[in-house]
Amino acid sequence: MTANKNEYGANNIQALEGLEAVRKRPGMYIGSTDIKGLHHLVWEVVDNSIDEHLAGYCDRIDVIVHTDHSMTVKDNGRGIPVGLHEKLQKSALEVVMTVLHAGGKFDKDTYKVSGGLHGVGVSCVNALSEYLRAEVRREGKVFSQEYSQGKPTTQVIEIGDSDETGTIISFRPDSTIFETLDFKYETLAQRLKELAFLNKGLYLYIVDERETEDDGSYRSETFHSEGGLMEFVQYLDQSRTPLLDEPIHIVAKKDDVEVEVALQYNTGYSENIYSFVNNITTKEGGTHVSGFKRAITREFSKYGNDNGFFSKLKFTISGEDFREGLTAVVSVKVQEPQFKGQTKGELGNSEVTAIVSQCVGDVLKHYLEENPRKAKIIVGKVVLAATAREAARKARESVQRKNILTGGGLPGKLSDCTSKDPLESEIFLVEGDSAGGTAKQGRDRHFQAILPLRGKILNVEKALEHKIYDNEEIKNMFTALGVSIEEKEGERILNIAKLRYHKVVIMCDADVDGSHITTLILTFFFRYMRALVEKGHIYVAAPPLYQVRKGKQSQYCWTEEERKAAIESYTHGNANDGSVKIQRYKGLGEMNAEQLWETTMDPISRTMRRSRSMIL
Ligand code: 0RA
Repeated sequence: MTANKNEYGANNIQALEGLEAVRKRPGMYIGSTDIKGLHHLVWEVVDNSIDEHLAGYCDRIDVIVHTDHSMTVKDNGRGIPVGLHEKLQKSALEVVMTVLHAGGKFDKDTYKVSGGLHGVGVSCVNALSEYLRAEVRREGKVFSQEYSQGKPTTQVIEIGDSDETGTIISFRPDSTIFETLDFKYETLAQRLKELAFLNKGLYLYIVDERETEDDGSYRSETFHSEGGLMEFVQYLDQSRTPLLDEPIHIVAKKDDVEVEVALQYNTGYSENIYSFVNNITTKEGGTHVSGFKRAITREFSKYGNDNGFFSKLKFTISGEDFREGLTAVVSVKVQEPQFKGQTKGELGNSEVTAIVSQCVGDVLKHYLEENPRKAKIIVGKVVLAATAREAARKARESVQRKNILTGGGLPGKLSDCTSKDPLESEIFLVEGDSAGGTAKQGRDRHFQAILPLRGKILNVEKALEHKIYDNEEIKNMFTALGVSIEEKEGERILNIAKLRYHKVVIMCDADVDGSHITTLILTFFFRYMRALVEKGHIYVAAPPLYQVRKGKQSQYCWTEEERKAAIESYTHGNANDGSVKIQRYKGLGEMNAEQLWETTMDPISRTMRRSRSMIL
């Protein structure tokens, strides 16, 4: 922690823009005015308090949710300056609270590493609050000022003496701006917990005055971590079995970039890398994560090669093999972060890659030299991962080779359509042979193909990759669809150039089992044929749930409301005398071919859900 010795006077705060802009276009400043934007207000204030912690002046932050949709954030930092701002001839407190970007963050002399997403300043919170009160303890005194919609309603007044320092901001978000004013305890608590791990030593408290515990006290929690990221990784991996007795912890600083990383290997197969820049999550990673991965690959490969661990392997190890069963948190503090990508969830500063790579590499090198037994455990895991990946590659190739050898031989169970034009062709993946038979009778064979799938298909989330390619149903889906997985520079790419149908329709029973199977198939597509999902080729058929009949008339119904309306249309408000018959379709098997066609397969009358909107 670098304590700032520079005097930070009232004049360092630069004035920039008016607050009307914030009220006019709140989304531009806080992202949105929904529940996310509402919580953004809290993080804006908390970020300022965290900056005080980072500067070495604050070790406690209290977040209090009140019953009237207002909120208090209190810290024991230096307190917002209150002296006269000469240019504006106003108290610095008023300037900080009422002038956009006046938080002091634009002053490079002061050590600030505020985030890029937040960091719009507490003045934004003020502008978007119907009421706000700031109370500052500083220079032996207590000062306060109140505001409404960002405009002062009182002077900065001295209200007492105090030998403490700190800031208390209480605010009630503006109900004319926000869609909801209901702060969510879980959302707040989860982020505060994360902040405790990311800022070791800091105490964070939350009190929710809206909820009381059995003993009458308010719902509350305290978050504090002395171990920082080390404990974060242990927390993230609490349900997994670790391979090392404790995570590897790296704390370093180079060229003004602070780097902190903790990593642990577990007996699982997934890669879990969480990354942060100035305490803000970077969901898409970025240069800091690249630097971390680079160091992992470089140091473990070198160690494995130098010590003969890889000598028996007949194939090359790829980067991902080093990250199987790896859980890591990568946190960097950068002076001027640049966030890239659509969601601004990716760090762009190119200099950070080499910095992180070197900091992590240096520590790993020593760790491996000094802990040969642990090194052996990790490298052994890497060899296993590479071997399994090679087995998966062979299995995958054999599925695809068979395809080529037999001249594109299609699965025996596929009833193909006669059209060879993928644009007009559809394939129905049908649960079970019997429904498959009905679908085959009911279809328009010109453009509709049927592939029956037997029973529950493999849960690809739980199976090892090479087992997936052993699975008959999955092999059939690859060959029938005509897609293949290709490997380029260690990356797997789905080749859909030869996709044989532009509509792939999952058609299962409208019961619990059916929706489970639909989920399993969707999961398979999401993990192994994601491009089909993203391009909108995957659909889920929606067979009707009911048929309501009276005499020769009948209606199909998909929802409760439709069922009620259908009954009503026959009974006209009278009680059902038994002449209105309601059939609940539990399975596709209860429908005949004609019914299946007219309700579910006929492009004119059917309703289908497109996967893209369901998953993404
Ligand atoms: C401007 C300058 C300084 C601190 C702050 C603002 C500040 C803002 C908030 C918002 C919530 N808590 C806060 N704590 C501090 C630097 C003060 C100095 O140099 O003494």
